[in-house]
Amino acid sequence: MHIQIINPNTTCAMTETIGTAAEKVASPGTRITATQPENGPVSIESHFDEAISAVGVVEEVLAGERGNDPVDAYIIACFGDPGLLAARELTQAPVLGIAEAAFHVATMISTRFSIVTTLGRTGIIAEHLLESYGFSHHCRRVRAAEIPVLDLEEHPDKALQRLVDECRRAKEEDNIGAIVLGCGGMADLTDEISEAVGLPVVEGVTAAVKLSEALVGLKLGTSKYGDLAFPRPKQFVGRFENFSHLNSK
Ligand code: 2AL
Repeated sequence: MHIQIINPNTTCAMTETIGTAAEKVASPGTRITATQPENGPVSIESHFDEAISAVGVVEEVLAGERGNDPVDAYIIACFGDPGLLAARELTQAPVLGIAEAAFHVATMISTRFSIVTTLGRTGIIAEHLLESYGFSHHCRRVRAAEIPVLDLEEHPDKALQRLVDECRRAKEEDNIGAIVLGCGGMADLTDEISEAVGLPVVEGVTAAVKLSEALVGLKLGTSKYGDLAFPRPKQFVGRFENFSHLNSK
């Protein structure tokens, strides 16, 4: 089984962190390819960053679909799940967002969870996803450790300490059974944080790898009936000309 994990930001070090964490939980026989867009923001921590990164995500899915190494499942490894439904239109393979995957898993091991994300201003993105996916009443609180995304790579010790502190506050104050980590760059931190805090810690990259393996094992892919059918081929102009007349399989 071949899983392509797309880090929607353009920071190579974070793509590597994500790929390594995914490989650690992957079953024998699962191959992970971690990629990132050629163009786009180095980190995603605003609505603007997210809108731009969604184009990079669909380009990566198209590259996967057109490449010589067939992809069995795609994972979008940013906690805003940028471009998720658009990506699903482009392939018959399952496409999982890490926020969506983490919410599903957290509700299977707890009745209530809190999210601990990076910057407070990105909290609204998680809130919108909780609402649109139908998980709002499972989430007690969206918290922020107030760390810029790239601090996870550049100042890992400080970032980890802030995350542990915020997760401890969540445990004390939120009446929860689990914590969801709110950034793809936290993919390698579940064990350390869970041990330090004493709660199950769910992280979306690792959750999405295991859910992808389950879906592929069940021979379930993205439905091509209805709104997730391949997009109607049409002309695109200007810098998006190469999206014109996309082939549907
Ligand atoms: C993210 C994420 O997962 N990757 C990134 O660049 N920004 N979202 C977040 N809330 O920190």
